Amino acid sequence: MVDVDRVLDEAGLKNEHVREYVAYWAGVTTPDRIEVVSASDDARLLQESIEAGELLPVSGGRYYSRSYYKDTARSEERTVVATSDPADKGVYNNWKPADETVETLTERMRGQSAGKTMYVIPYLMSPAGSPLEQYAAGVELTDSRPVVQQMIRMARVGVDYINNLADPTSFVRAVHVTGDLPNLGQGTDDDQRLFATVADQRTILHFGSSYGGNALLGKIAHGLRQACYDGRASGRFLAEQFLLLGITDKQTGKKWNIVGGFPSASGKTNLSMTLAPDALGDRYYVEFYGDDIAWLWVGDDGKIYAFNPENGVFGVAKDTNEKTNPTAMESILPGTGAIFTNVAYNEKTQDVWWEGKTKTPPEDLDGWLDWKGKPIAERSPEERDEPWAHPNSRFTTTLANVPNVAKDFEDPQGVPVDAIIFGGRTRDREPLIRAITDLAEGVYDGLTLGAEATFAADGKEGILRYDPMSMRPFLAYGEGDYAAHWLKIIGAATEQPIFAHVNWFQRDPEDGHFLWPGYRENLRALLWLVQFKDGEVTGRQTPVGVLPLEEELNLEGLEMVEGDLDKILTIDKERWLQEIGFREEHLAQFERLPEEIWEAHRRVARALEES
Ligand code: GTP
Ligand code: SPV
Ligand code: MN
Repeated sequence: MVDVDRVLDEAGLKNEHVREYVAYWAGVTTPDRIEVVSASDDARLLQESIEAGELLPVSGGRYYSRSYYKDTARSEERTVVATSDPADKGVYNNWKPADETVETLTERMRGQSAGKTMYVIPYLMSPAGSPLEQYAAGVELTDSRPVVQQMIRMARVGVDYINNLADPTSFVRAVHVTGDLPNLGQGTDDDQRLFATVADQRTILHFGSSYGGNALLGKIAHGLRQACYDGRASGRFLAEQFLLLGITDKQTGKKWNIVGGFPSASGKTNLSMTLAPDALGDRYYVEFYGDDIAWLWVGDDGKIYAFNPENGVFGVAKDTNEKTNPTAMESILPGTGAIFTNVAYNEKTQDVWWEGKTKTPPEDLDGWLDWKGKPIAERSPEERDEPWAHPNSRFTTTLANVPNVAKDFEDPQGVPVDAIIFGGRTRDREPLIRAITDLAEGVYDGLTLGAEATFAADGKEGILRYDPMSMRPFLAYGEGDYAAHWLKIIGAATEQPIFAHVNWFQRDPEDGHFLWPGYRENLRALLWLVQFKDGEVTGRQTPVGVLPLEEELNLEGLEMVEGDLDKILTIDKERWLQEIGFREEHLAQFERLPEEIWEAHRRVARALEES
């Protein structure tokens, strides 16, 4: 048995409640050693991991990590939210009773860290000193050293964050146990993995993975799922899967901040790190705040404020290149300490590659291993077309490494929010941008956000996989109550942000090309939105919101295929009427959906019918 008290004393960990929690879980998982870590331990831990072969060196002081081949993404089926109140059950949150969930996981974790080190990671999911700090502190226990290195990049890590809490009991208890990955039956009926947020106990218990959001518990489990619950329980804030960016007009000095909810893999990282298109670069400057999570609340001045609770970016590698996301490329250069997970790795040159990094893969195959570690040169003819990198391979880097990170990204007071946008992946129907000025209609729009399923379900062409506010995998309680909480928080602001729905993904039905060039050009749509909010342009009212007039969009330096712009500024009435039917079924599933939302739905439906 480890002498827990001695280890915690030596680390200067004084919070009695944290000490008790560590001792309890050490008793369950029975590690051989315990180590309390701070961000300053990073270099030593990386060295240890290199020596142990857990990480491989990438040139320029960067790192490569490979996860078990059946452990490469979040598993939504194995993720649950547990509480003691059955009223918290929603359509999407996989609600379970708290007691039996804690019991199951305690049994599953029992003795599973034997032979390993348990790392104690005190962390904060907010800039220090923020008004929401009491919801941001946590202590992750993990038996994986690479998880520590990821946490050090993604969160603020150190003992001081939990020694000096105003309320010493207010921290999230986050336990991560990797388990015996080759023997967990991933994807079978006997799947042993279980990822639970026991929200009313502010306890997170994740067993059976060492990848991403399954294992770095500050990010998704705390920053989104637990915070979603806490935001409503306290009545004080919203925690959303949102990007956060700022746009400055250098001519007038005006600045606007925008948050955006796009479902996973729909372009949050790209948009949040965007630069102005070359032709507009002299006038507009875009600043990066966050690419995946924002917490929102009403400030003393009646405005909505937001900050990014994270300290880093865990971004999709695929298709990240100089053209699509130059700032991301710069944020992972030599000297950044970036970690690459499940991309292709060259063991001779210590280089990394992923699909879309360059147009074609490196020609010289010497030394290249695919994400599973198999030499590319030894691939059989059948294997030749398989991707080198896993499609969900990612890079991890700190916010401070992003070249256009906002100067005030660590301001604990956050920034005022001018606009809330939602965007999915839709190949038809959704125009480039439509602005929504009514709160209930904005919340309704978020609730009916969706992304195209990657394959069209049998005969159900055009049906979206609905993803309310991009929170489907992270909702902690029922959708109706969630909508009510949104109406309450945003409704309490005396200065209302504008809402908008954007779509960069409309395609030509004939040849499939994207009608809008996307990426950096997306700023043009956002500029129209803030100008509309400020009354500088009027747009054109349609049943589903206000669309830009062609001449109102700043298209300087942009070349588009003749006719494409017309199509993405048009409302397809028939498709929209069909969509209204789908939405009705979608919304009808939600208990206690506020009447304001149904009214908004009926208003839009009626306006469409009458148009
Ligand atoms: P998570 O980190 O999983 O929450 O995802 P994300 O929303 O941050 O997704 P990300 O920004 O990594 O985008 C995923 C994919 O969308 C990539 O393949 C991008 O190349 C593609 N993408 C992003 N922006 C655009 C765009 O404007 N147009 C087009 N056509 N594709 C885009
Ligand atoms: C997502 O899947 O939306 C992510 C990555 O941001 S993970 O942290 O693995 O959930
Ligand atoms: Mn995400």
